Amino acid sequence: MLKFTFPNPLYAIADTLGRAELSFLDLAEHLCAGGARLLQLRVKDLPSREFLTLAQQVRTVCHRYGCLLIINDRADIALAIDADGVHVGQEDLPLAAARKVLGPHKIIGVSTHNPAQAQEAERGGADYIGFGPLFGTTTKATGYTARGLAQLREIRALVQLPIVAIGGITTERAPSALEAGANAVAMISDLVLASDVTRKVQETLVELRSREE
Ligand code: 3NM
Repeated sequence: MLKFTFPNPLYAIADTLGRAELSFLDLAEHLCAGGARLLQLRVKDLPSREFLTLAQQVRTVCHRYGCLLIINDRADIALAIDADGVHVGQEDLPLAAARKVLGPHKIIGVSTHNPAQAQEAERGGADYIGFGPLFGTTTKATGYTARGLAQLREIRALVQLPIVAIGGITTERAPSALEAGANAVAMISDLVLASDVTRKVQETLVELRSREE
């Protein structure tokens, strides 16, 4: 399989964080319209059937924009809707099992929080790793303290895989993650809580592109 690379330096995560006035589908549309070309659908607490239907609808939006769709946690849903891949955490389906479900051609990303996990993901055939929480986050109880830019640099030196940094990343702080060796930055709250999500994505991409090599 060809080596995976992020289509652009923003890894947009579609999670409405309970914003009642914003549907997942509208959020996906706003993220894509702003220029996201990889979107992770992160849904918690939806029955599988509803998750599946939503994922199908989000896939239609993504296809319209030429945006890759990664499903959080659920390899079964990723397979069922023919998404581009799945993202698994350390508590989710293990990488080898996710690969069995999805086969060799789909994208599999793994959340990592330390050098051992990053190396294990690389050895196990992940297509990319997440590394965080970079700056700490209130969005998810990760169980880990803020990793910081110095640890991100360490991870960069250890693995060849594309790295997406995550956790407390804002438009302003995003460039520092790229400078420390991340290939992309994942953002939830700073995008989703913006009053104009599309504009926020555009601004973030401008910031990131001004620092790309
Ligand atoms: N995973 P925000 S941090 C989903 O460290 C997730 O693996 C993390 O949200 C990890 O951009 C995180 O709002 C939440 O901080 C990121």
